[in-house]
Amino acid sequence: VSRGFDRLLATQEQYVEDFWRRSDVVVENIRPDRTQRTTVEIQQAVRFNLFHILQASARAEDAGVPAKGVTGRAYEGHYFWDTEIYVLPFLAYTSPRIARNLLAFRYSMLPQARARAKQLGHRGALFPWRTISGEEASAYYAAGTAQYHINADIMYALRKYVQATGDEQFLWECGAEMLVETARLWLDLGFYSERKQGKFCINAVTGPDEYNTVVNNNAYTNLMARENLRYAAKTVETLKSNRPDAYAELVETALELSEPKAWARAADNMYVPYDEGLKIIPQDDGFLDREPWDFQNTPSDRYPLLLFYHPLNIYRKQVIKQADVILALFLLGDTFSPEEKKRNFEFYDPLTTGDSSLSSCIEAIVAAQIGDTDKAVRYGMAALLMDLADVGGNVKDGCHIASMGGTWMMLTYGLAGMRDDDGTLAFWPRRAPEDNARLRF
Ligand code: IFM
Repeated sequence: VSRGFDRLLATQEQYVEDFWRRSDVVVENIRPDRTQRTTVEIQQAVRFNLFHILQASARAEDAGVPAKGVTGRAYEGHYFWDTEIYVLPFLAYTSPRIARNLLAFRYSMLPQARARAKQLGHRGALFPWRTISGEEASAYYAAGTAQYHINADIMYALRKYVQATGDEQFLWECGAEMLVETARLWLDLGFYSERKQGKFCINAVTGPDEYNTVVNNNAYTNLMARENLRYAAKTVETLKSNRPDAYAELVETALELSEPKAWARAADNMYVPYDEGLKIIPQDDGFLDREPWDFQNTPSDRYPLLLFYHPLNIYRKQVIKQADVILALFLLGDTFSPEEKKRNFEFYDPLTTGDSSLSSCIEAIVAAQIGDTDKAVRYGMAALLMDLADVGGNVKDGCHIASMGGTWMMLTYGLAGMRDDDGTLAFWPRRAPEDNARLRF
């Protein structure tokens, strides 16, 4: 028995050592007056976050990464977009086999996603907002199923994975089919609106921000759907010229020859709201018309708002739960100029309550990218300490795995200025929080 234990211990040690060799982020010379924490504390918190992603994902074989990982029962172990948008980038760069497993798991749920689309009267496939086995498990459609962006999020993660690893085999074998079905869904969901100069509009959806639900033309959704449609059209084109065998298979099973052109046309004509006066992207068609939330008279113990106000009181006000346009600024970084990023960030940041733990890591990244170091550090520390310092007051229900993945992104994409737009790795560091602070990853 003891030899068995020794052997297990040795394999485990090797496994974990290997994880740190691939995945560690080392911080040096952090000025404690800025962060109120020593370098040692910050290093410990970084590793705490990464370790929990390891725990949550190491055996993700025919399973996803639950919102709470393996640390708590909140959300009943369900998988959300947290996996693809917040955790998968870290895995794609450090544990690509696991990233592939997660995408393969989504692929295995394609039959249920097709059935769900059909149930809602759509063509293509609609991945569930929250699930265990592929079926939609949301109890409340407005902050659940209406988050159609899940489709585009998964396809965004697919592209990130393929670009980071070069695993085109996976793209041909599984990705292409998911791309076809998700692009079909978008084309079916949207329409060319005469009232919007013939642009392709998508109505009655909920974006990432769950305080503005069932809205028309949520900018995040439209921008991400555009990427999804373009990637689908491009992949099918490439398949046609490079892999005629796989292309023939796709055509045989489902693809109509006219479809990729229709997807590209919808993408090229996608409506993206823009306000000429404020020179910002309105979060959705109605966002700027809503009555401002009375932040001044909202006591600090009335947050998160969703626990104290009826959803209807929240939905009709200009108040944001979590990064929405700001998330698009980060994910689609090369779509926006630095000035656009700054203007939009400065408009949306004060309206964002951060009532979701998925917000601060993203706000930290965009703040770092526009050179607002104070905010980058403030939001970055909130993400880093989300669970160790119980920032949201609910760690008893489990750790926030999305924020943990977001912490890795905050360090790499945010503070270290990493960019991988279109798969090209580059670094545009702005100002480090202090001159001799260092990050190694
Ligand atoms: O997926 C998130 C959602 O964006 C906000 N509420 C919690 C979910 C699970 O973490």
